[in-house]
Amino acid sequence: MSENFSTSDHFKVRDLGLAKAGRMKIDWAESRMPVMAALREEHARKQSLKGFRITGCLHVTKETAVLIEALAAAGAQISWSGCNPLSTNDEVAAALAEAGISIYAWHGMNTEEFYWCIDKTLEQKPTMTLDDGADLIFRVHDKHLDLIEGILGGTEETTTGVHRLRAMSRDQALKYPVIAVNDAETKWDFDNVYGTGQSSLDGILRATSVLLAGKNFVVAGYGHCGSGCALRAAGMGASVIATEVKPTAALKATLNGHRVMKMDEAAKVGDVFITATGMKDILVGRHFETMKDGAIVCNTGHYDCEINLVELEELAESKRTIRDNCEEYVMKDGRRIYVLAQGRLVNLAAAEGHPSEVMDMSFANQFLSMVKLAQEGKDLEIAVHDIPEAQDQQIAAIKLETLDAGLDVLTAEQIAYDDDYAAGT
Ligand code: ARJ
Repeated sequence: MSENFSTSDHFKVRDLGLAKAGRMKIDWAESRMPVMAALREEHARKQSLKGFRITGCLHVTKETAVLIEALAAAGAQISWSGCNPLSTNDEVAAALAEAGISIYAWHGMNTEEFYWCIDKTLEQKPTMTLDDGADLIFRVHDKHLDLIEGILGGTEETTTGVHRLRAMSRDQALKYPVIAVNDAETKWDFDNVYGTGQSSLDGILRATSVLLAGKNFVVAGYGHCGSGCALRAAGMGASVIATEVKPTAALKATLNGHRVMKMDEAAKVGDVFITATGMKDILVGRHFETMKDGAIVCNTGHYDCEINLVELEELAESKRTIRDNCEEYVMKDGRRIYVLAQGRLVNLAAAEGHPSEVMDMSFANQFLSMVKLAQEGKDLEIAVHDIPEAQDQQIAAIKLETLDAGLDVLTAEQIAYDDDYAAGT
């Protein structure tokens, strides 16, 4: 394993000397996460998580640090690793290590190191797991079956992870209950749409600094994440083209004013491509062969399988890093294609991930789900569970208060009308 790390019995990070800079980043995020502040205050007082051990595997960002420290303040013992080799912020990781959190994460790790870190975090024998992408849960089920008996349950942050876990559950391979944080309204209707929309464009702009106005911006996948990217790219003056396999999603894209076409056609006209499908091989060799000179290609899906870089490498004559997070591939006929962040999540690898204000709600769902598992995990059926509607409304209400938005209240007569099925014309 590579040298020049800061290590101790409870952490391995790039450089503990970065802790001061990391602490300022965390303070900045914290000041924009009022729901987390309210939950932290209440549950630190109640010590709701005292005696519980939480092992997490989720992007080590300034927002994640706010979640980790709130869980710790509520009494939990924490161990943490990053869920993507390029998304760890080394400054934040150092600040967490300095604050006494058990953390194994650094930017630019390889696959072997990735699993080494997960295994280190499992040494504390967790009572709960917290995932983004399901790699931690899968590791427990694959290599640490002895831990399952002590685990009350887990949570999952993202669409791809929930998809994997539902497949595991269908196969009866899932051995403890999981709460699908992603599927909460206060998560996917905000984080996935507005978070991904803004942070993905942020990543593209930091890596390229190109003008988006007037460009053909191709979004592969018009789900929550893809529609957010399309919305924001259109707002910057780009002409959006969506590609889809699902008729209803394609129809929504059309009625939102975007063109919908097959990727084989979009490949020829696109200036900037972003994949947001959760599926592999969205951009492959035959697409790279027809792309325009200067085309920019990136991904915002959880895994790096959406852009087939092996096929691009085969077709390219040479390759160089021309800017941070921007690789230039020169094709045999001289055309240049630019790949951002090695095809990994462009929003987390080339920018800072979603803004704190959005993560505030996603992580409030994580936090409350951990409290629920601590209280009720023993009685939960082994399955993938949805977030209760009441939790969504509670989080949205706290958030609204901080946004200075007034909320109307139904009168008694209106509530009665709501339940009165006999009332018609
Ligand atoms: C931590 C982040 C951030 C951020 O909630 C988002 C999701 O579903 C992910 C898929 O891997 C990424 C996650 N995410 C986005 N931005 N996690 N900190 N700032």
